[in-house]
Formats: sequence, C-alpha cells, structure tokens
Amino acid sequence: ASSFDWEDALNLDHNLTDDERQLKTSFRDFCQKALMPRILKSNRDGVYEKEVLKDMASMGALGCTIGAYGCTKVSQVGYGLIAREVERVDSAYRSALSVQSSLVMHAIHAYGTEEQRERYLPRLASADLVGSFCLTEPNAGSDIGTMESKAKYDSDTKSYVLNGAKTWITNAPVADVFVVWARCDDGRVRGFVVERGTAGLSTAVIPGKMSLRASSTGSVYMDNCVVPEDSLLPGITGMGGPFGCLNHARYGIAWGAFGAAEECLSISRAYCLDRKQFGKPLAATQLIQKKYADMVTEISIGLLACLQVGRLKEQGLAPPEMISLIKRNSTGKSLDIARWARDTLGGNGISDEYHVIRHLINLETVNTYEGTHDVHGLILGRAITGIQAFK
Ligand code: TGC
Ligand code: FAD
Repeated sequence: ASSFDWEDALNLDHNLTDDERQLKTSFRDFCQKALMPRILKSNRDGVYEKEVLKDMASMGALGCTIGAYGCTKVSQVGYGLIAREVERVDSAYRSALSVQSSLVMHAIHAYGTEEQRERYLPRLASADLVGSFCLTEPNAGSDIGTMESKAKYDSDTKSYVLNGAKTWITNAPVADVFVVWARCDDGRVRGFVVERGTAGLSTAVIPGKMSLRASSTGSVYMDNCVVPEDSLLPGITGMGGPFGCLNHARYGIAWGAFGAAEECLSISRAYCLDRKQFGKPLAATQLIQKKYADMVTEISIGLLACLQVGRLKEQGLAPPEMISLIKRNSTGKSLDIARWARDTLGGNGISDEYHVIRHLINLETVNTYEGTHDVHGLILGRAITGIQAFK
C-alpha cells in the first residue's frame, strides 16, 4: 500500500533508478546548501557569480551526459533531475548549467574535432572556461534561419573572417569561449569556436534586465574578426547544427521550469497554512485549495511527460516535436503556477524575501528563450497539420 504525497503526486520517484534517486537527493542538498544562500543578493544586485559555475563543476554537473573529456556520465533523466534541482533555486543558475552543458559543450562534443574536444571540454567541465552560445541576432530572433552574420573564408591565410552582431546572449560579457553561428560563402550556416581576446571580437552587457538578474546577458560584436580555419566545427552544416544543441537545452529547461514551479507551490503552501484571515488559515479556504489542486496536477503530469521524453531520448526516440511539446508545456504551466502562487502571498508576494516573485519574473524569460511559447506551438501545429504557419 502506498500513500499520497503532494510533493510527488504521481510517484515519479518510483520510475527512477536507484542512481537517479541518489543523484536527485544529493543535488537537492547541494543546491540548497551551496546555491540558495547566494541568490537573494545576486538577484537583487544583478550580479553573475562565477563561483556558482565552479560549485556546479565540483559536483560533476557540467557536460554531465558526455562521459569523457573530464565529464561525468549520467542518464538523460539524471540531467533533467539536476536541472530541476538547480532551477528550484533560480532559473539564472539553471541557465548557466544549460548554456555550458547543452549548448557549448554539446556543440564541441558533437560537431568538433578530437583536438577541439581535448582543448576545450575538460576546462569547460571544470568551469575554468565559461562558454556562451551565440545564435540570436538583432534582426533574427524566432526567425533565426534569416541570420545575417557572415563567415568569409580566406584561402591565402587559411582563416575565416567573421562579421555580424549577436544579441541576448547568456554569459556573453563573462565568457572565455564563444560558439558562434554564421553564414558561409555557400549560404550554409556553420559553427565556430572563438576565444575571447581574438581581435575584432567584443562584448557588451545588456543593461536594465528585470528577469534572470543573476545571469550575465549581453551582445557579441564581430568586426572583421579573424579566426584560424581550425576554429570551424566541421561535424555539421546548416541549421541542424544550432537546432541540434537546442534540442538538448530545451529538454533540460522542460525539467528545470517545474523545479521553479515546485518551489513556488511549496512556499505558498507553507505561507497559507500559517497565515490567518477571516478567522482561519488561508489554506483552509476553497479557492486556495483549488489553486493547489491545479498546481499539483500540472506539475505531476508535466514532470511525467519530461520523464517519458527523457527515457525515449536515451534510446534516440525523441523527435524535436516531442521536445517542443514539453518545453512549451513546462514553461507555460510553470509561469501560470508562479503567478497563482504569487497571488496567494498577497502583498508579501511581491517581496523578493519570499522568492516567488523572483521565480515568476525569471519564468517570463524561460517561457521566451530557446523558442517562445508560441513558436513551439507553431512547430507542433506544423507537425499536426503538415502546414507551416510561420511565414
Ligand atoms: P526549418 O525549415 O524548420 O529547419 C531548417 C533546418 O533545420 C533543421 N531543424 C532541426 N534539426 C534538428 N533539431 C531541430 N529541432 C530542428 N529544427 C529544424 C531542419 O531539418 C532543416 O534542416 P535542412 O537540412 O533541411 O536545412 O526552419 P525554419 O526557418 O522554418 O524554422 C522555424 C523555427 C521557428 C522552427 C525555428 O527557426 C526556431 O526554432 N526558432 C526559435 C529560435 C530559437 O529557439 N532560438 C534559441 C536561441 S538560443 C537561446 O535562446 C539560449 S537561452 C540559453 C539559456 O540561458 O538557458
Ligand atoms: P521575436 O522573434 O521578435 O518574437 C516576439 C514575439 O513575436 C513573440 O511573442 C513570438 O512568439 C512572436 N512571434 C514570432 N514569430 C511569430 C510568428 N510567425 N507567428 C506568431 N507569433 C510570432 N539567444 C541565444 O542565441 N543565446 C543565448 O544564450 C540566449 N540567451 C538569452 C537570455 C535571455 C535572458 C533572453 C531574454 C533571451 C536569450 N536568447 C539567447 C534569445 C532568445 O532565444 C530570443 O529572445 C527568442 O528566441 C525570441 O526571439 P526575439 O526576442 O527576437 O523575439
């Protein structure tokens, strides 16, 4: 016989391996002890702390599905569980994990040469290097296939000349290594690994960011930036390159967003059990209880969907549309849950001391980046009808 656990309403734990359960517990412990005490000040001051990535590296979290070049090996579900625990603290910290692991390390591991892997992966795994993934441009956001950045090959010097601008790039102001996507002379998009200090490469902070404040976000400018030809990631040509990385990162975000939602539920529940109005705890009112029923329902169903996609991904059976489905569902539902939870805290709900407003504002970004909620809807719409409605 088993009893109902509101924190795991559909018993997701039952479907995890012993290793995954252990991983989840050790990461929850680590995140609460090492990361949680930092976040209030980092978010308030809008400061990215490099130590956070170092701490995650010490836990073997960076590039943790690679299993070589100094990286540990966990299952796809294990990676999702880590993302969930990190985002329970803050989406900015999960962003740091996603960019380093799923976007930068994955690109180098999947598309790079042996020399590139050996040169970069161990130092990215240890956080001695910070990476960034440079895809979005001022004139190409959702419609990223229209990117304008150019890479011109110069056969005399065996180098590429990069020109263009990237914007809204996580880690850009602090990164050592930039995975840059640009269009070559043949009109095809290719990836390049560019190191900070390369002449013609510069970065700038995007000021005034109200969301994901503990993450450093900026622009990258390439002005006749010359890189040797061995900076090219030779293993992929075309938009399948960046999208292949996005498949991994979007999958991790799907797990992570519910970590933030679970934290909002947990804070709200504790608050409303304690807070009395009209002679009884708020948690004793029907309206509040209905909100909790909705939150627990969405979180538990949504996480089971992540688990299903994770298991299929481990077997190479998760097409991009499945990942769009869970990325869209998790981020949209988590944003709703954070809004409901914030409401239950009344005035205190807008104070960062109670954390819910921070998660809520962060989730606005999470619902937008790596493909907006509506763009993933259109990807699914195309798969359902056979008609693309983007253009
Ligand atoms: P479409 O015709 O659909 O595809 C062009 C080529 O790409 C291939 N492809 C994929 N390959 C692998 N995985 C996927 N998910 C793929 N999606 C498409 C496709 O097969 C095709 O290949 P080929 O060889 O036939 O040329 O392209 P489209 O221009 O119609 O695309 C439309 C749309 C909307 C689906 C796409 O542009 C899109 O997904 N837009 C969203 C942009 C986006 O997600 N940007 C993310 C930027 S990175 C970021 O946000 C990081 S945040 C990090 C953090 O802090 O956590
Ligand atoms: P737009 O594409 O201009 O979209 C604006 C609105 O129009 C959205 O609601 C969208 O859904 C809607 N829309 C667009 N097209 C259609 C259509 N055909 N039909 C109906 N509606 C449509 N990018 C990177 O490359 N690397 C990073 O590390 C990175 N980090 C980020 C960090 C943060 C904090 C943020 C906010 C963004 C980051 N991004 C990054 C960029 C992010 O991926 C883009 O913001 C996102 O893809 C949306 O692009 P856009 O902002 O240009 O919006």
